[in-house]
Amino acid sequence: MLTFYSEESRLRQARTELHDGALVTPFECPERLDLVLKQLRQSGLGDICAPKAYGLEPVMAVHDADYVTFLANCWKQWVAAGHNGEAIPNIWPARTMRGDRIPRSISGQLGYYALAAETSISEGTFEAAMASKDVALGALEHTLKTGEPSFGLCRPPGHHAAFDQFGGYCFFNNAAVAAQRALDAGKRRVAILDVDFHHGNGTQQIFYGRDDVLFVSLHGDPEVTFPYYLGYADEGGEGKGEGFNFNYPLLPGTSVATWLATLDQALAQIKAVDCDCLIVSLGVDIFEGDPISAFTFTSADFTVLGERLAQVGLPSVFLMEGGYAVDAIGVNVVNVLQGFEQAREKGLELHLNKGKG
Ligand code: SP5
Ligand code: ZN
Repeated sequence: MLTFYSEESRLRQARTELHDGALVTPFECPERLDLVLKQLRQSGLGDICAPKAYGLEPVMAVHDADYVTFLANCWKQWVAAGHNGEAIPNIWPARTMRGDRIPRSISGQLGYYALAAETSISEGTFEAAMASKDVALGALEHTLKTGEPSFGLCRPPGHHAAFDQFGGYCFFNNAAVAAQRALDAGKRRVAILDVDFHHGNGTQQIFYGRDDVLFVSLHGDPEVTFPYYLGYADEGGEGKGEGFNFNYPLLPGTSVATWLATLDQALAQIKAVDCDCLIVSLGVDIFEGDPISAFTFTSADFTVLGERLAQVGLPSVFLMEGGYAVDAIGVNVVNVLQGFEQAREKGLELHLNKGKG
């Protein structure tokens, strides 16, 4: 399986995350890349290549143009306004105020375009987000061309980024950008399966009214888990999109057996809807050792996850989302990809033997 990766993902080097009432070194850090790359190289899974630059057009296909302009200029404007720290919102168009104005001040714009406060904008953030969506698009293009699976080692992650909002460490929704590109290249319907610990609120929001992208997510119950305000089981899509959104919220501490049984339901849902491409939002923050999450996967369980995903039998693109237990992140990601490859090869073998017999 080919991996796509960009050195420019390292340009995001934020120093601050608002966590538990303090500014700490961000959980979503460049070292995450090192451990995944190291494990990929040791595994012999396949080559690691740099994507080409796809520009802004595929981004504009799923994001608001003014939002993209805000992200491109935010750091410069924040510095020009004389602020010392990184750009962090501290005021929002909350329910009791006007939501129809985008203020001129960068401080007002930050609140308008942010959905959470943990994620600062820093020098290089926009450039890294550009690289991350290129990684996703490179992986997608390879899978479209060859039918072979691919892995996009995206950083920053994407699934919390909505049409015109950033947060949850995400700026561009890499999975949404890739899904739209797949459709524009001729796919009929794309399934996005999101296994990150957190609900992919951005991906859901972008495709909520559409029937050409099926969004299916297993995640920590938003009653007690970030992002709190989306990801409930009764969100089934709207208009044409009704029946094309499935949420499986699970309580913190949920056993792997229950999680996998729920995955089987999710996979049955994907098989029941006619899709011709699968994008996996691959967060490995479901790991038992994750510092900000609360599911109970061991490293070995990730192999089982990969094996089950192969059963869907669709051209598949894996895109990196969360995963913050840095020491284990490489093993966990590679286990998913190897489990997938091994099960797929076995499936292909069975298929061939059947043909012979
Ligand atoms: C892509 C991704 O995984 N984003 C996650 C963003 C989560 N941000 C807020 C997390 C708040 C965690 N608080 C949990 C405290 C556990 N002791
Ligand atoms: Zn997550």
